[in-house]
Amino acid sequence: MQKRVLAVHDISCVGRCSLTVALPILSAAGINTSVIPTALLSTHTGEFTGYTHLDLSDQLLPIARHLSTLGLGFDAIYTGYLASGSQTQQVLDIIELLAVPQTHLFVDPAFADDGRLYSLLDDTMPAQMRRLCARAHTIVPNLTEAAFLLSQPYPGKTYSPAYVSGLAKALLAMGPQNVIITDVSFDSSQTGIAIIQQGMDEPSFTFTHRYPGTFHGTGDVFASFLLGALLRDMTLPDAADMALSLTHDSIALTLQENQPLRYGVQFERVTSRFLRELECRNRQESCK
Ligand code: PXL
Repeated sequence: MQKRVLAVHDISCVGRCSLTVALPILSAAGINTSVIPTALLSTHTGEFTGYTHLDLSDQLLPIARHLSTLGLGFDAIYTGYLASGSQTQQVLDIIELLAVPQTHLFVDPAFADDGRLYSLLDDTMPAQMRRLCARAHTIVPNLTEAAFLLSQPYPGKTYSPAYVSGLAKALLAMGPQNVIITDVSFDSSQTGIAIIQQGMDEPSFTFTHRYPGTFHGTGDVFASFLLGALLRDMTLPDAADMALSLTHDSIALTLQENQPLRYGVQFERVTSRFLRELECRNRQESCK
């Protein structure tokens, strides 16, 4: 049966993040993706000024109530950027209305990076997002979000594996089955992820080459490849490794073309590799 996802993120018209990333990546994996947009912006808020912003809070529950009459039975509900802390309660209500027992609740907290909350958000967000993360099966915070969700200060650029392990274990204790912390870097030439699942004592780490710079939307690119691969029945560690490698390649291709980084990364150029790897893994062949 074809898988079905509900993606609850903003639409940023330009700048490759949120729904303009989630939809094409999940579609490439053969997944039928429906949406509930949380806000409509002309661009993301990271490196642009003068953007428009329409908060769609008054639409979320009317849309969800109508969808609940359709009996769709989503395989996953995938949440990302929310317009405000109070939208997290609406997302919890959407989950009540639309989740069925097999629905995988996949939460990308998407509210901060590099030690700072995103421009339009206020400091009510981390505590509110914590409630949504506690309800999730899988959460994918970056290192800043992980610290903020635990009411800890951002550690800056220097921290130890034991510190990240502590964050991962504390997030797991909030309730999710799986925690993947992104943007983990113990030396400036490498970046990677920490993964921990219920039943594990310590997280495992995977790293790749790190390019200097800020790459907008790469959290969304990583999360979308990861969810796509999980819904195609890859294990969490394999899916996360593949998502990390595809995100790395999206950045590398963007840098090779010397493109302005505020427009996001060229994930479109790796979706064919994504599909190829999904298909050869399903046939249990070597993917090289
Ligand atoms: O997930 C990144 C993101 C999504 N949506 C909006 C953003 C950002 C990051 O800045 O501003 C509107």
